[in-house]
Amino acid sequence: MVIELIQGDITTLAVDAIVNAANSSLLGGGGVDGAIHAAGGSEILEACKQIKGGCPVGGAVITTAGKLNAKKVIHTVGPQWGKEDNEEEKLANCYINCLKLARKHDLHRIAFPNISTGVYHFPKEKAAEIAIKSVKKHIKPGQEVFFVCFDDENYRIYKRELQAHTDQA
Ligand code: AR6
Repeated sequence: MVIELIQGDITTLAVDAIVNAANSSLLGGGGVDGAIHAAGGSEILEACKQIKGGCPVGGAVITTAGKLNAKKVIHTVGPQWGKEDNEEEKLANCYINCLKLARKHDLHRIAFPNISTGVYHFPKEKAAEIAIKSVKKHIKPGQEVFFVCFDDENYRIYKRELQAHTDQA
């Protein structure tokens, strides 16, 4: 079991699965979602359109990765801070359901963006704690998780949180 921190653009990674912070329609958007669709090409959107009913908050669905270096994209929908109940549990479910779906598809190396911490405004510290706790609890032998931070603030927070978890272990 490996958990690593990376700063940069998730779309460049040659992992088994890249996680997308999507919305329930799965029809694209801005932020990391926009970047994944732009880099991966229209094949990803075509595959998303085939998923009838979209994806609920906290859920996860899988598609081709199109032109990306990754094998698959796992789309999850984070909670919008202040707009719904049980945001913390729903955010944890995003990480847990992505790990489960990856396992089901034999995908061992999984890269996560900082789900909900962009336009969905989840507080970054709280989101990092939930992400790290959920992954530590649910990662299985053979799985490798990469937390990919795009902005400096998230990178600093993750670095500190991961260190704190290591010290506790
Ligand atoms: N690689 C890695 N992380 C990135 C990248 C990238 N290329 N680009 C942005 N981030 P957001 P959300 C980080 O807003 O808050 C979309 O429109 C960014 O710094 O992408 O879950 C969807 O369609 C931030 O930390 O996702 C939804 O409607 C993190 O990705 C909505 O936004 C998440 O920011 C989802 O909002």
